[in-house]
Amino acid sequence: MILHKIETASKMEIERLQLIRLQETLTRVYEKVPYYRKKFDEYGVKLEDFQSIRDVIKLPFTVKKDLRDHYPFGLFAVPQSDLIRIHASSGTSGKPTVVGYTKKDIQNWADLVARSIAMSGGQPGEILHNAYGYGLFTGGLGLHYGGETLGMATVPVSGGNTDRQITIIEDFNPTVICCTPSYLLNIAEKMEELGKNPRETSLKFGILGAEPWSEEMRQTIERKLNIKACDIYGLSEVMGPGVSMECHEAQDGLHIAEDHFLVEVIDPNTLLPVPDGEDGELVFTSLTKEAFPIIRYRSGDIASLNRDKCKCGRTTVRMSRVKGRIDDMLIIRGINVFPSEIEHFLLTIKNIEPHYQLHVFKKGSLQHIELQVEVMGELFTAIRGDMNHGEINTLKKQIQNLIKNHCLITLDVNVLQPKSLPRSEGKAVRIVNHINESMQV
Ligand code: DLL
Repeated sequence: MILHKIETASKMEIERLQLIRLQETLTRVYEKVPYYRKKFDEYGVKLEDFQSIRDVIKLPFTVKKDLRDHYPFGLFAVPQSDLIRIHASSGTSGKPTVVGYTKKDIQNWADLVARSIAMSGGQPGEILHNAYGYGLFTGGLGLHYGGETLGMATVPVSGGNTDRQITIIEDFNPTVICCTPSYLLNIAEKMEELGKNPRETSLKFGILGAEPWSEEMRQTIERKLNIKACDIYGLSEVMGPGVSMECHEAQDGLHIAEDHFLVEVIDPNTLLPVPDGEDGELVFTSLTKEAFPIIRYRSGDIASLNRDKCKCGRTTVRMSRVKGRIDDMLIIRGINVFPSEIEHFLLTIKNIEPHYQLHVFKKGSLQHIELQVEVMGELFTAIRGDMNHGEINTLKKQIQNLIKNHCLITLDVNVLQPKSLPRSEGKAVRIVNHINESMQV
């Protein structure tokens, strides 16, 4: 097992390093970014007040709108001539958010992703199949530089062209594949269509992330492809992939790269810290970034923290898998639910395929959610043959009851033939909103 020194450091050592780096970061942003200087002055933030990492709560938050308001380079802390890379995330509305990297930033990122790949089971000398999209999205290039830094032969396949992905997997014999969980399922399904067994490839490990997925989805993927699947998390505003990564030994939460990021979890309504183990919004402060340092960035992602030592030996704080983004939370007659929670229960039902979408409609004055889910091929034929649709109704009722009992919401269920829902080549679309207003139901 390849372990970086910091990954097994004591809490005290980690905190000491974090404090030095926090002080450096605050000094840098105060001197170099007019936006932060103004905001710190407004909040009465004095740099000498930061004598412990717990003082971070004295700082104002940064939100996506702040990035958009300073589009494209307004929050950069270095002159443009020091940049060697720029990424942007599309976002659903308005201007994209733009992030920049110096040479040192790219080196740090590559080192962190190399650590992440090693954590997932990747080894120098092996082959890494990188099916994250290359381009403005940080997934492709992020994993690419990490793979090379670890010493893996990195294949820059990018997303899409699934037939070609399969040929490359067969011919190059990679041990590790990187892509979104939904795209890996898509690849596996295509293999089956081509009469190939997805369990019989050279692949041993999957580095899967960039979208929420449940524990049941992990089990489905591991079963279908005979691999170990680990969760990788990150966001372009903070760096890209590699902010945290699950180890293949425990598969029990994602180790946060605490030497580069300070994490907090807050209640998104009160903005106060929540205790470890409780769900809240992840907030990140970068500790080493030169071009685009970020202070108390509200990620919008819901997760919890666990500070116990992991059985892999790493001491860094772990985050739970992300339940979802606050924006993707459905509020149905006062009950909050994330698509990943529905997925968690849905995939425990026999004869269900791991392909689903939640459609938000308006029926009369009432709004409602329809869960569209595919069933296994043989079953669907059997159901169609059944004149009184007994079996289809039983299955719908079973799904409805399970979701009602566990998530406390009532959904309409629409059972579909295999391959009727769109397949993703990147981030899967789980919610389709047919009404233009908010998701409040
Ligand atoms: O998705 C970076 C990335 C690339 C992560 C490849 C992992 C692998 P953005 O496009 O800026 O960056 O989107 C960031 O995606 O705030 C989360 O809402 C979501 N997300 C990322 N990783 C996970 C994950 C990349 N493992 C946004 N689980 C984040 C759940 C995730 N959601």
